Amino acid sequence: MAQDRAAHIKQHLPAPVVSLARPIVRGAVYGLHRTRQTVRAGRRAVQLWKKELFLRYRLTPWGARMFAMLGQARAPRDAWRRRAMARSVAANDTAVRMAQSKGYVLLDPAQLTGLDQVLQTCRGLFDAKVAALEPVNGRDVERKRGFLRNILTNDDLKAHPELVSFALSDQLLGAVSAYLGTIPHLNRVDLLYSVPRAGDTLEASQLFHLDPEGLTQAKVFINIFDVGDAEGPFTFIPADESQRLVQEISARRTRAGVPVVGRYGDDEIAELGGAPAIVSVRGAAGSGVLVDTCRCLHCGSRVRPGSFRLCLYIQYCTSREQGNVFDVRSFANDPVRFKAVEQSRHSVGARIAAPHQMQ
Ligand SMILES: O=C(O)CCC(=O)C(=O)O
Repeated sequence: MAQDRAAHIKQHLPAPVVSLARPIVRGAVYGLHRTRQTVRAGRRAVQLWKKELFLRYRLTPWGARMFAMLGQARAPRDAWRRRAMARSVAANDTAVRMAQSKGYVLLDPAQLTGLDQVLQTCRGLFDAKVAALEPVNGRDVERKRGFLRNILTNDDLKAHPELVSFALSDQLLGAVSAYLGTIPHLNRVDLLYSVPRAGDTLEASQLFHLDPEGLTQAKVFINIFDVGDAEGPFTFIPADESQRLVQEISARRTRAGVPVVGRYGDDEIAELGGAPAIVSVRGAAGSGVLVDTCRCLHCGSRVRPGSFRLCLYIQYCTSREQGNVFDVRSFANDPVRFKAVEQSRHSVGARIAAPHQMQ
C-alpha cells in the first residue's frame, strides 16, 4: 500500500524533483540509522562503565556502604520487611552459620536434614538426563559450555519439589539470611555437571574470579558423588584473604595499566602469598560448602581426563537476577518462602546460563 502510494507520487512528480529528492531521502534514512546506532552504542558504553565501576569499588568499605544504601533506597519497604523476616528465620535454626569475616561455612552432611533424599533425587535426575545432553560443538568445545553444563530445567524442579524445599529449609535459608541480613532471592537450583576441558589452558570459571551479582550472595555446592583432585573440586579463598589479594592485584594491575576487574591466575595468587589460604571442597558424596562468591575468590571444574564432577548448586542473591522460575503459588501461605521466590516470576521466558560469573 505504502509502496503503491510512493510509486503514484513518483509518477506525478517532475523527473528533476525525483532525482533531487532521492539522495535527500536516502541521506535522512541513513542519518537516522546512524543516530540510532550511536545512541545504542552510547547506552552500552554507559552500562559497561557502570558495571566496571560497581565491580571495582564494591569491595572497598565506602563503595560497599554506598551501593548498599542505593540498593535499599530503591525499595525501602521491601528491604525493611526482608530484614525483619531474616531475623525470624535465622532464629529458627542456628546449626549452620557462615562466618562474616570468612564468608563461608563447610557443610556437615550429618547436619543437613533431607540430604539423603536430595542426593538420591539428584543421582536419579542425572542418570535420566546425562545421555540426552545436547553435544557441544564448534567454538563452544573450548569455552565454558564445553566443560560445565547446568542440567536441570524449571520442569524438573516442579517435578521434584524436594530440591526447592531443601534450598528453602530452615537450616540453609536460616544460615543464608543470618549471613546476608535479609531474605535473599532464591535464584537457581541446579545440577552442575563438569567434564574435562579440551585444551591445555584454564578458561572462564576454572580461573579465580568473584561473581558479579550484587555486593554479596551465597551459593551452595554439594558434591553428589565423591570428589577428589581428579574431579576438579570447587575451590575458594576465604573472604578476608580474598579482599587483601584483590586489593593488591588491583593496585599492581593499575600500575601496569591492565584491566583490574577480571580473572586471576594461580601464579598471581601465589606470588602474593595467597596459596596457603586456598580451600578445596573435596570429600565424600554429600560434602559441600555454603560460600559468598561475591567476596570469596573461587574457581573449579578443573576435571582430569576420565573423571567428572556433579554438584547440587543453589544460588541465593541479594540483587534481582534472571534465574529459575519456581512454583511461587505453592508458597502462598508461607510469607518468608514466598519472599524468597517471588522475584522468580520475572524470569519467565529467560534463558539461564551455566553459573553466572565475571565476563
Ligand atoms: O565449576 C566450579 O566449581 C566453579 C563454579 C563457579 O565459578 C560459580 O558458580 O561461580
